[in-house]
Amino acid sequence: MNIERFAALLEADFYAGVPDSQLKALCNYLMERYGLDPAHHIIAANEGNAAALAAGYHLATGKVPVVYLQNSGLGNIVNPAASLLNDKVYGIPCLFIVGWRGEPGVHDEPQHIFQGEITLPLLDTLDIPYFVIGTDTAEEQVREKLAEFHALFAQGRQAAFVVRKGALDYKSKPSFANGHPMGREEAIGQILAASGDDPVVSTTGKASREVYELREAANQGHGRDFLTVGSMGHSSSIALGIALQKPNRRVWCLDGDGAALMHLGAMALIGANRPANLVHVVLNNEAHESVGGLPTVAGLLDLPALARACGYPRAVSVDSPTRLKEALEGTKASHELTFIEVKCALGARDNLGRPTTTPAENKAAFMAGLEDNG
Ligand SMILES: Cc1ncc(C[n+]2csc(CCOP(=O)(O)OP(=O)(O)O)c2C)c(N)n1
Repeated sequence: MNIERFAALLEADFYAGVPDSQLKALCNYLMERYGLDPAHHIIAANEGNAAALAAGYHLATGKVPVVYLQNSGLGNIVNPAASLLNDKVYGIPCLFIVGWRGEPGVHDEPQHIFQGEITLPLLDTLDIPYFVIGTDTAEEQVREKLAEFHALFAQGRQAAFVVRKGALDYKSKPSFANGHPMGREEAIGQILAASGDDPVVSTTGKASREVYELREAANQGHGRDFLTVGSMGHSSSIALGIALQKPNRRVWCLDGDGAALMHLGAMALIGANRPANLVHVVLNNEAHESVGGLPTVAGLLDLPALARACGYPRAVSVDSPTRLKEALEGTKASHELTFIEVKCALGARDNLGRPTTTPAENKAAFMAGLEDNG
């Protein structure tokens, strides 16, 4: 279904969400229609954040907001859906548009399989009626469902459209860019060269795919790396958990800016615990590059200042291979919790592959590697 027709049916004028590759048509349409005009469109830090923003919009206007998300983000909305929006609490209407990764019967990556299975049951549990939109859904069906949904909204309830792969389309594909010269993969290559045999925890999306491929190309095996293929925003906490138990190992976290923002509280915990053996790298391309390149707010932030304010004793920002090399040498020479922001360009190789080992194999190899080295 064409996204402009779909959006016209919704008659909404406020959208908040976290980008999803399966909702690219909607995300691109919103960027072209509203850009980042916060009165109409906010790319939120996480999906729960989007639901709460939507609640604020409703409180201020009495109108029905739209929250868009990949089904991976349903977990992040459970709390505001159950204890803020639900009609046994405040009864705040909201339309969710959910990209359905891992739909049963449709091949997808391991991190999407269980989440795909529980997507509709989770909406049932949250008392959010839904309608699944597929490639064969007619405009009339959406119109009819919306009429039903509006009756629910009038009672302070929520509803969802669950969007199958390829169901929404949009004619245009905006391109996103920033002025930084260094690519993410190039930066990761340098960091892996510097980290040697140290354990590495990498973030959700293409960064972990690049780590995997760089190790493959260098014939290094995959035992040093924990690829956080799902659970976006939690790789730095996983790294903290390891660093605290393995004080004699230097642990590297390769985080994304969207992921770091998604659960920014993790930085406060890291700074407060201050493990001297943790290096927290944020690959800041100022975007959710892995799912289409929509911007994050990280281009507006002073991340090293934020890290210092959280208690990281060392924090630097680099934007070139030479400065990254210097920062890595300085980090290896020191024994202090370190934060490195690496400003990166958008984009990735067209032929970037995906891990061919399973998450269970990754976990076993990683744990064995940690064990061997004490
Ligand atoms: C909770 C949750 N919401 C959304 C997604 C979909 N998703 C996968 S990667 C990604 C973008 C990550 O952005 P960033 O951390 O900046 O890394 P980049 O892709 O730019 O390298 C998103 C939104 C997800 N996996 N999990």
